[in-house]
Amino acid sequence: MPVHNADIAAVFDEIADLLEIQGENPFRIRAYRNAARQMESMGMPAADMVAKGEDLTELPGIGDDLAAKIREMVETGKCKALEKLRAKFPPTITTLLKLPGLGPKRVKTLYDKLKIKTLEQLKAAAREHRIRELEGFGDKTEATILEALEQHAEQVTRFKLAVAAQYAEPLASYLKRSRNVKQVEIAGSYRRCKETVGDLDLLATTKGASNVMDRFVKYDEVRDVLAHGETRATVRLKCGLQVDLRVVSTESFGAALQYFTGSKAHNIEIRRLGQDRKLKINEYGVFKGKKSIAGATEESVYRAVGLPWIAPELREDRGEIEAARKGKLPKLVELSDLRGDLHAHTKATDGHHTLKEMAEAAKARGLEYLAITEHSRRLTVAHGLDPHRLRKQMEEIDRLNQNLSGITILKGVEVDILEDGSLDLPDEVLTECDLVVGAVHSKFHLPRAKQTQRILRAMERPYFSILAHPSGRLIGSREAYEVDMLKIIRAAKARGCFLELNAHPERLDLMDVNCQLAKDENVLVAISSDAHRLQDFDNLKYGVGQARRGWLTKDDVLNTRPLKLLVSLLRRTIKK
Ligand code: DGT
Ligand code: CA
Ligand code: CA
Repeated sequence: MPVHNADIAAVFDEIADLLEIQGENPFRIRAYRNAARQMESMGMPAADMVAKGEDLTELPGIGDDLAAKIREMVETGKCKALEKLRAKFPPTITTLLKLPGLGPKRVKTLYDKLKIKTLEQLKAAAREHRIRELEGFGDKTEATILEALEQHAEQVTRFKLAVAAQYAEPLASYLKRSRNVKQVEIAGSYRRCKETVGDLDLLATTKGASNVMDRFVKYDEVRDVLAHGETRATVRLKCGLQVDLRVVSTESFGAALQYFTGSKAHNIEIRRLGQDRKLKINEYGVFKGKKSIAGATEESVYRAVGLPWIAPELREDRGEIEAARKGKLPKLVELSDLRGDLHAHTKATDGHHTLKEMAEAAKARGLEYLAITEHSRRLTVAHGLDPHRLRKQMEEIDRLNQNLSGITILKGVEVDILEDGSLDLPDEVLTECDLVVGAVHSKFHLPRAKQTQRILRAMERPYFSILAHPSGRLIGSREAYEVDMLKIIRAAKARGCFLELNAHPERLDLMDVNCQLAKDENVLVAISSDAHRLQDFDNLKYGVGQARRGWLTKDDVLNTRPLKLLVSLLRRTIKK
């Protein structure tokens, strides 16, 4: 049974959680967390490295002890250290930690004082007002817990798009190798590039007898087979992700693809347009009476209701049908349109590679420029730069640029926006940068007006270029902070600043609806990887997916500009 990097990451995270509840040394806990992030983000399966006898300790953050645990998991599928730790606690206790506001310390108190081990027990205790009585808790915490429990019920079963991709893509390739299979497509929210997916909806067509259904239920990642018919089967994978597979006829493929891509709201509108024309539209085709008039391709389905084909990312019933009718659909930005990347880190702070390695990786992906934007001093956990170190890096970049061909490194910085809206580095050094990316990394809970004011004030600073991950949300774990995004976008317009769409799979921030706002206000969006490792440049595709959901075209995106034009656009930012 292959052990995935994601499985190893989950084990390391669980160990870190349990060590935290136990009150262990923070350094030890952080080592496990870092190792988990390393596993999640590396391109090569750790299992392959073990099979080839490669040295795991070459990986950043992996020492002898962690390497031994990885080998153990790959070889035995188990981790004894985790099993030992688990034995000390009730098995459900780590689920409590996933709730916002409940750290290990509070979980320990709940467990020690109220014997709370499960979400159900937690809910009951909150309802009976037993939690507010505990030391370190209060009325407000109790209310927050109840609210979080309600949200949790919806969220817990959804997978981040990039995580779903780790399972979806190999499964689709595996199915494509079935006998007599013609097409395999992943439809549903996955195809719409939604930031999280509830389940996967796969479609296949065959010519003649095929073993695709049997292969599907026998896939070695399958944990349970929930349904297994001739043309439809549903399984649950070991990771918990549910997958539907439907086999449809070639004549129905387009109709089925359109139907199962959704969204439901979009499809309802399309069916209504069909009804206006006395047409019946379902997953088998478009019918006039009994006669099928379309369905082999998606284009034919849309054509039947008088529309051009609509890109899946737009199918959310947010005006796309109207735009299609008027011939005003945007020509959406594509990955190949990106000319550069405006947010990346190196070993100088919390990245894992050198300047040169990052530059070469970006160049290999066809990029013409790469901005290095290290953290500023305030972010001590990331070993942020002070003016002296930043200037040293700028000198190094100048030297490197002289020796590089085909790519230009831009001198940037990701400077913290402090609580009062001032920046974490003095103007003198910021003015020496090619671009200044400003970011909120603390005080997420300020009242809306204060938070907005803080960011507006920061944007007024000379040379502020791009607002990083504008909402601050972390998908599934941290809500966006309260902020007046329209005000910020308008200020960006007035000051000649830009907004970032951070492509990290946990962020995808600027969010799609705010991309639309930015576009409406003529503010360009920078799709940036926030790369800490070479393989993180791969995440740009998820950023492009979110941008497409936000209706952005090539023209709406800052880093589709060639270097010269980019530099002149960045110069517009404030001349005192
Ligand atoms: P998810 O899985 O929650 O991330 O979201 P989707 O959009 O993948 O939704 P899912 O898996 O429930 O269904 C896949 C698609 O199938 C959905 O986007 C539209 C279509 N569909 C499902 N149920 C219905 C329905 O009751 N009516 C219509 N018109 N379409 C439906
Ligand atoms: Ca789905
Ligand atoms: Ca489904």
